Amino acid sequence: MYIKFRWLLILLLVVGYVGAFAQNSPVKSVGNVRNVTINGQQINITTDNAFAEVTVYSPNIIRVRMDKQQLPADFSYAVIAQPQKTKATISQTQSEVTIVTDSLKATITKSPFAVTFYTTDGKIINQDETGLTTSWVNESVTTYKHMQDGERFIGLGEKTGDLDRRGNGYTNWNTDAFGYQANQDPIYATIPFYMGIHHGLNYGIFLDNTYQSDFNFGASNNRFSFFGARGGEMNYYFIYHKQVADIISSYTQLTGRMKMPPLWSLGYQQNRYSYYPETEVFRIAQTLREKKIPADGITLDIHYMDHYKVFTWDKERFPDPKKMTDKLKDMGFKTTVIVDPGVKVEKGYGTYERGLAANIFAKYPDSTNYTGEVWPGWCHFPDFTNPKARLWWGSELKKYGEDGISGIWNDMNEIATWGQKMPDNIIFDYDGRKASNMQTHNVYAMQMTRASYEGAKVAFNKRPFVLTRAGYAGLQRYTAIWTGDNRSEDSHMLAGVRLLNSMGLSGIPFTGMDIGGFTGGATPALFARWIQIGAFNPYFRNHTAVNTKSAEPWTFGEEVMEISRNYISLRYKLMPYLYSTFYEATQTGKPVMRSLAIDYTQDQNIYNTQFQNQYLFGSAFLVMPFEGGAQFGKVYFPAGKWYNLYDGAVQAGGEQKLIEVGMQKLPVYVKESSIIPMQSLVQSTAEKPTDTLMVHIYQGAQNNNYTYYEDDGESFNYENGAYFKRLISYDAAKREIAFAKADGALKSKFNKIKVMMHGFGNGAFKMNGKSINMNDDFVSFLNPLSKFDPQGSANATEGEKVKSIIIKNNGEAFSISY
Ligand code: NBV
Repeated sequence: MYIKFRWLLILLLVVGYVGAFAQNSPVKSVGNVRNVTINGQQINITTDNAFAEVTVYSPNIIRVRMDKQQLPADFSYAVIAQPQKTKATISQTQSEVTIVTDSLKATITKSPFAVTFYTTDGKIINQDETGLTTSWVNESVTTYKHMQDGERFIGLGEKTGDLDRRGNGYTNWNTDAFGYQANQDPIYATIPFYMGIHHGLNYGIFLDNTYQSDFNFGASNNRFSFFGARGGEMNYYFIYHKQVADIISSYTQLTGRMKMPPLWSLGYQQNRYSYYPETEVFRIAQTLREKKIPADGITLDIHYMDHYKVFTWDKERFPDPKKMTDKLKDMGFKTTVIVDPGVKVEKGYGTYERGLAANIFAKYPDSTNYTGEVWPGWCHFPDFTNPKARLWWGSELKKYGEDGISGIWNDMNEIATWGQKMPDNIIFDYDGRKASNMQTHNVYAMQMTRASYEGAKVAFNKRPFVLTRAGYAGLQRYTAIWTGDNRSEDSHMLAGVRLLNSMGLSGIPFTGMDIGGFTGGATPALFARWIQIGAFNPYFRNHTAVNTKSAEPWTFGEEVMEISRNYISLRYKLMPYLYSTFYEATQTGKPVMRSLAIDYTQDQNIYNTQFQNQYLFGSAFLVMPFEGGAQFGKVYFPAGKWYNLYDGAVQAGGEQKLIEVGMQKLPVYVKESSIIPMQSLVQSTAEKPTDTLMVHIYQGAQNNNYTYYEDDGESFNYENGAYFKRLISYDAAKREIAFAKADGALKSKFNKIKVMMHGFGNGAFKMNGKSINMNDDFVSFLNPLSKFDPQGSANATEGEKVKSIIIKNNGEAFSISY
């Protein structure tokens, strides 16, 4: 009896101590569930310390919201999808609530509130860390997830570091990161979306919160991963699919997909900080044409403006902008101009006066306009989270439309100011909700690109090209993004490849980096490699800082110029393939530059730091980036069969290999069963290619469904059916390649199709079931540069013998079997 009483006393003391600890703890946990209401697909929960809302968004997406106070009305800059009507069974017992959809199961335990996600057959996909779940420290909210054995983490947008992010922590706070270190964090953009991979399962988590956010994948701890924000609510979307590509597709269904870009923006863009006066712009354009280096874009950096005042021209340097852009158009060039958000405080300066009158600048709480210093001097900043300000910006853009501008490059929109410390107490409209700089900072740039995109769409009366430095999840709806002020170093080129791959994993297909590096000067070997890689990047722009030596392709000597011409020309020949790949991104969210983690998620080799830079460009090309001076390199071929792009040599998959790298060629391989539409060489997308579309088909044992897509490349008519589209499918078992009947109101710009069969030998080819004779043909994707080779022709660019046939391209279906 006495002994029992003693134990009871000890128990009471322990409970009392833990209770007191929990009460006084600086960490406030969500606590136990007190009340549950089920409303259709939504569950509303009250806990000891919080209010939660769990919503079935689709069979594959569950949204979890939590706050210390009643949840406010829903609002998001990122998410544009409403919950789909979904068949879901929601039930509860004393101890838990259960949700079952066709694709997953989730449970919410009640003591304490904790969420676990399962496959429908009961495997744990993701679970809150027992004992920690979700908690607050002051206004900071964090959800702790149990780290699964061998779990890997990928994505999180524009984040430096390795493909597998395990062991690292990251912060999202858009930062002007001039000349950043190759492993610096944070840099410019915030995409709080990542994917976890373990035990053959993958899932995605998107934390939709615009405050500074933190992600931890086992940095300084061996127990959990976590994500959280310094304010606002816990608000995350859990996405489960069997394939990573489908997770990206669901994520981009939530946050939106890119629209078709103007065709010219996929061409080569020539840039520097800065080309001026206009005679210099013409010299550059002329030289590109003379040297037969194809190009589509010239970009004007801040020196085109009058004392850096946005929406002005320096009249001496650029006396007649319209005349200049017209002449450039005649030469096949579109002009992009840089815009900065800072509007100079200067009496009589139109943009400033109109901004004041429209009352659209960001303000202090005492209603005075915030003033910060940047290029033009002291500036006010349009509050792009105010719909009025976005419209105002659009009306300012009209002038650029009249000046014949085709692209808007949004820079310095983190917001960057001298001092880099914008006060917390600046108030933004946040679309009528009013929010401080702490909540707005990470989304400001995205709203600037929204204003630029929507404004330019009207002002240019064509698809505008918009580029940004900073942004937030969903930016892909409005803009392309580049990785800011990188350095002319090998490590930066390779880090850049990973940045672009990571952004692709995070729903952003249109990405690029400064080819050649922004700060410093590239060696010829580095530049040659970088331009080769750039030809296989979605946005392809050469750029360099002010005061660096010139970095156009011809400034690195004859050989590098020819290498550049070779790869830029190849890019132009690949334009039909590239355009169709962008089309795929608009439809599915699948990026143009694809980390191998998308298609080979479960292959452990691809996470090896030796191979992590390799990627697929579209569905067909396996690109293997290496340092500039590398002579040899170790590569990994994932499962399947691969063809050397340059000579057609076949390489088995699942193998590591040491290969020769050399300066003249970037190792690129073609996946078996690939379908690659190409065109004749043009010097810009304004030039018409010949009327024959070359469709390269590579023999293989895999099936392939490829959508070929064409439209006018500049208007929005495609939204009303003005396109030419057809499915080309490779059926390995049937040994047949079928071109389906074309769809859409447009005629193809190619009257003929030349089908080029790689790796089929002499075959017994049939067209629509009838035997045919194919022609002997020879393909070479590069021009020989053997004159630079001390061994004479030993290294001459090889080519490949193929079988080909020319067919009328009237949109009718046909098939080739072998
Ligand atoms: O406008 C000048 C530069 C621009 O060239 C660069 O690409 C941006 O990232 N800009 C930054 C302003 C400051 C550079 C030191």
